[in-house]
Amino acid sequence: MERTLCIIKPDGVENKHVGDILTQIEQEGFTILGMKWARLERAAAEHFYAVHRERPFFGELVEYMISGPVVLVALERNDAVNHWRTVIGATDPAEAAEGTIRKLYGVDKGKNTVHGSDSPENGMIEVGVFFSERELITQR
Ligand code: 3AN
Repeated sequence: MERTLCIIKPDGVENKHVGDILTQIEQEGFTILGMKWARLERAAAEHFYAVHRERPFFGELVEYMISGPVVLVALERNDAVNHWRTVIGATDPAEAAEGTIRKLYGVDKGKNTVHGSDSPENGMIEVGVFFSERELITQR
């Protein structure tokens, strides 16, 4: 079974979309393995987005991700990574397909409401950044 990390970003929390996003997660057949309400520390955000360190928006992205509380949700499903990326839509809300979370709630390319891992390998790694294996509820 595949894993992906969902982060409900500060705009999603601020604009009160947490409940709606969790409803979509349930309706799309994901199993929630773990969930945390968190305020990311700068070092954690920089580490998490390290692949984007050289991109011009890196500083802005880190500042944004530490600007308010987020919800970290460890998800499991078959084809979890692709399926979650389909549910959330394109990076830029203006280009995201109708009905996707970013189209519905996203503000701009930075404030795009949710994160999803970009490969099954990164899904495993990113879940592991925020959850220890013993925190994940895998037995139902
Ligand atoms: P995605 O989250 O759709 O996989 P990536 O991996 O290209 O998108 O970018 C990682 C994060 O960086 C995005 N979720 C978004 O918040 C931010 N980002 C990407 N492009 C821009 C940009 N041009 N300006 C500001 N933030 C950006």
